[in-house]
Amino acid sequence: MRLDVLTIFPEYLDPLNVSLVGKARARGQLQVHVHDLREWTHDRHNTVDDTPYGGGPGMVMKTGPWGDALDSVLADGYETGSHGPVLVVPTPSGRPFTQELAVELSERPWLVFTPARYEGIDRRVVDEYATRMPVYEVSIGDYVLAGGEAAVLVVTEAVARLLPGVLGNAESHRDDSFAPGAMANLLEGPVYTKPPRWRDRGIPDVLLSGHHGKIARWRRDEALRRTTANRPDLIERCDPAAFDKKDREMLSILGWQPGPDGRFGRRPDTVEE
Ligand code: 6GU
Repeated sequence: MRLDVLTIFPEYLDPLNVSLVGKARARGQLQVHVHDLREWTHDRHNTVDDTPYGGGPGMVMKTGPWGDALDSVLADGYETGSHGPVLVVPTPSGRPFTQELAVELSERPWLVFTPARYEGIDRRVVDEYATRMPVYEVSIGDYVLAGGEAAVLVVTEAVARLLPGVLGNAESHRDDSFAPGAMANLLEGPVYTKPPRWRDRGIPDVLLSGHHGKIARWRRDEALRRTTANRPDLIERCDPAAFDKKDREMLSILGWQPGPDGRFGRRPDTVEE
């Protein structure tokens, strides 16, 4: 997979040399090109922004540098044999970045990221490139960052670990929270390793029992416990057919019950005022 990042803060992307993504690069599984947007400015001050039409606070990133930079990066990619680029535009007004979207992006050969600063990029840039390639405007959560660079790091790491051969063990994604399958939409529960006692704290006996069925059940109960506590919205959204008899017993203990449509909700007496 090829990744291009266009930014006015190329150093912000230095972490792409570290850990999983850095190793994937070193192994040649990922080609990363970080470009300084200011290389495509034409004035003495390397201006990339200007005041917004219609007024209002802040500045807007100008069309010129982005258009020239994208043309140049796309031409370079095509010349060196890349194909099928998609444009990934980080913005708090984008669609939520999810595991499902990470999987979709991991199946593309070439991602081009355009993290912006200030109030964002002149809309005509996205509209123009959307006529040439798929464009994904993505947000990494309901909060506002000063720029899209941190979001590029987030998306890149989520995508890179899905590439064939990047994670040592293909099984490692199987139980990921948000991975498709039986545990879809449940958060993962707690995990433990040696030593068996630490500061007078032991580990749950079941994990030492060697009884795979009981361990799987315990893990699922803990997943239900965490998900009801931290992400009740995920339980409410779940197809109730995904819950077996034991799940229903656990949900009941946790104060959840099926409503008229079968979907689970918090029992009224357990809802805090
Ligand atoms: Cl992708 N960019 C910025 N600036 N803020 C964000 C974001 C992206 N996602 C959430 N907040």
